[in-house]
Amino acid sequence: MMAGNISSEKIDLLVYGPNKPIVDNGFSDQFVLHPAETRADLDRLSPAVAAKIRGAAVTYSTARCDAGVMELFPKLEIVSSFGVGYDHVDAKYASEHKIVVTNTPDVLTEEVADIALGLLIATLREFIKADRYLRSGLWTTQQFPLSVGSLRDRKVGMVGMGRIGQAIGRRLEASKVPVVYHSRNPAPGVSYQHYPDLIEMAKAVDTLVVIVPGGPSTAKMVNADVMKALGPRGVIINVARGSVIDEVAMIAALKSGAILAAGLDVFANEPAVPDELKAMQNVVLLPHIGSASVVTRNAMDQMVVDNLKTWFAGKPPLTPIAETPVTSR
Ligand code: A2R
Repeated sequence: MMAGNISSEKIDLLVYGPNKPIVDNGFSDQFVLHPAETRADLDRLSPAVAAKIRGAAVTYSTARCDAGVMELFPKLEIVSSFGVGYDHVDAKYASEHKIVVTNTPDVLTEEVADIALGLLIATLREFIKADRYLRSGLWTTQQFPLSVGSLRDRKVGMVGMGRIGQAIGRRLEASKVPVVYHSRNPAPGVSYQHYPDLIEMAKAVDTLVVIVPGGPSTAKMVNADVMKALGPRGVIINVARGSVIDEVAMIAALKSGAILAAGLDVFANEPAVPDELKAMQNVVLLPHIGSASVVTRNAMDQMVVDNLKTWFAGKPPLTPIAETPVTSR
């Protein structure tokens, strides 16, 4: 995988996904941008344009960059993808075809960790229900009922202990909440107890905070057996990907009382969310806003731009994914 060299020839870039001002305005006139918000827009690009495209900015995870998309662009060298998760990009195809894929790690770590802790507390202490209670005027006649849940008597099992998992761990530690974790391998430098087996960990805790990547290796790993092991005091917080949880099993567990509550920022088929979940009082539902503040999204958009500019300046990309490592030009 060699970075292209700067020449007087313009570099044609695809901008695939929603319009982003930082991406649209981030390139000099040495580049020509070809926007395509949807898959149908891609098919409308002329073959002459498709043949010239050397780089792609994928501006949101709804723009699925699968093999069928990448093969439209025979000269594609780099896919610069927005977000830390890249389950919407076919990394195997990219690796096999010497296409570098980059993501936007680190700049969103603390933001997503904030949302995880906020969602955990909002779920346990029933913030949304309490807000509705106040607005409806009920407070003037009776006190809001005590919350069954509390952070005070909890032990958290983290599902994933990478960059974001460790940032969540730091917040839980500061809140004096015991933390253990499950991942395939022990995380270097992390002193919390490691469980190689998810069910064993679920038996030992009452709260799961899910922060692993999406994709086939984690699909539905939080299943009915894990929920049964977690037990009736069980609370699940998911700030990872909807695919990681067996959503049908979770709805059944929440309904039957097999677990107590859930706080969810992500869903299996978002933006569609099952009506059954929307009707439940023991869930807090967020529209995938983990990294969605102006400051953090701007930093992520800028990293999408910077990876492309660096590559086409003839240097290694800033943040290649593990499947397409590039260590030199
Ligand atoms: O399994 P390990 O030792 O590679 O640990 C990683 C863990 N992990 C898994 N754990 C159990 N089963 C798996 N199949 C599995 N695959 C990965 O998830 C590691 O502890 C963690 C991922 O950490 P990072 O790569 O540093 O990702 P980061 O920045 O914490 O973001 C995690 C995910 C993103 O991929 C997005 O989907 C979401 O958070 O925003």
